[in-house]
Amino acid sequence: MNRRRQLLGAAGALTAAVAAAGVSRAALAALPEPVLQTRPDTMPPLQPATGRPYRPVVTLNGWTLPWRMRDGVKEFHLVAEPVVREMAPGFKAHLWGYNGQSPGPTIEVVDGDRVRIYVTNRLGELTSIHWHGQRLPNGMDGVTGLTQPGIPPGKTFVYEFEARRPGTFMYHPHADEMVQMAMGMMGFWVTHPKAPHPLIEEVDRDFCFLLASYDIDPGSYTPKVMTMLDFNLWAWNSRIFPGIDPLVVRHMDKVRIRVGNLTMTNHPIHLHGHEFTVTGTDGGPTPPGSRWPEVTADVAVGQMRQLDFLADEEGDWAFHCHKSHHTMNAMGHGVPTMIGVDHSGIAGRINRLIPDYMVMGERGMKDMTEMEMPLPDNTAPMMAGQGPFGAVGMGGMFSVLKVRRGQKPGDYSDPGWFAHPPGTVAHEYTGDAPEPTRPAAAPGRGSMPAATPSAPAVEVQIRKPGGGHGGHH
Ligand SMILES: [Cu+2]
Repeated sequence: MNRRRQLLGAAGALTAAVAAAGVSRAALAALPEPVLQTRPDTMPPLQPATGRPYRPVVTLNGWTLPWRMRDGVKEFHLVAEPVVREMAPGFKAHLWGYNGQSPGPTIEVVDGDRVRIYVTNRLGELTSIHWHGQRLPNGMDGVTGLTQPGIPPGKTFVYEFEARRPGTFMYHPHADEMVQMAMGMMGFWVTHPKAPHPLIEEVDRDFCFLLASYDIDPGSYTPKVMTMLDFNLWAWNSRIFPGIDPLVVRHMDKVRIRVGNLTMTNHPIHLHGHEFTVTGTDGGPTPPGSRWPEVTADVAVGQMRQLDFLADEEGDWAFHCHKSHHTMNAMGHGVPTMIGVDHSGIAGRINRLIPDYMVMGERGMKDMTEMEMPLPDNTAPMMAGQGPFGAVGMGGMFSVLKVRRGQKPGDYSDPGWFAHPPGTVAHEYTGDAPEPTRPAAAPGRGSMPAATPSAPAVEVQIRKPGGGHGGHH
């Protein structure tokens, strides 16, 4: 639920905080009251109560920031502040964000809107906001030191510009970016077309989310901000599977998914069961001649992609980043490959020394989805999520597109698991198994003639300088 803080009320928490930082009451009175969000759930689309009409987006595990109309200007109030974000049930992170959450609220405006955004800094260091992708006066671009002084702690700055083209945008700090973005400061921005647009099709459901990555040690709460590549949490809107809500649509809906990437690596976003078209980028709608069907779109660092498709196949369709390490939750990367190693007898002996010890990974890593090894407090399970057929074995950047005939227009509530028609689920085969066909050539040599038929088959052996001797590492 939205929680409105009464700025002028004697007991208002923000009144106290901002007054202590030396902002006059007159200045406070001119500000739109900040709207805060206390829950990490996907909020219903915010239908515009004032201004020109548009079809609002749905922010996955997020919300849209309400505004105030003042003399024809849409006024928003963003508060940069420390937040506690529940990234998945049982796992909370201490992040920095806006208006109570990370990411901050989505801002939705219409092409041609005059927009005024107040930004109050409740962090302990300078910040600013860069409006990623926007056409605007240079001095509104938000680059600390280059186009404006940083916003000092306790102060409020105001940005004002006209939304000059429809499209998909992001906002994020341009002050101590490495730290502030590693801490979760980012948000989505959608500028809707003011009239039917030849390159922007009207859709029934329009989802958006930001890709973010964090490095939070199991059992701790705060991201390590010096990490450049070796992140251990891969998030959509600062949520990780199974904490990411499903994308619920009605069968035959036209669906749009907008994705922005504020991590340090690219993410091939993959949808099962349907083909989509990239209809827009960070630069705006794409011309029809540049569009082709695909099932995976790579979203590079700093990019946005707008994916459109017709939801014409019922079911529960996986939707995820295709980098397999990005559909896992917190883990050390130093885990050795144990497949094929026989641990029989070892665990029992170690248990006498370390009662909770478990051998992991000798049949693959899927065992870990079912393991009951005690985790430190406040740790996301490495791979989790229960489906109707058992453990899904996924974490991180993974969700489910749920396509249902019975879903009402505008209803985003979770319909539960798909009821498969009889005979349409892969199942165990219990008849006679035919012999698998094998190539006629010598095993392991394919159909090419062997170059040295008499050479014995050996495994690669590496002799290291200094006499060390062993396998590859
Ligand atoms: Cu990824």
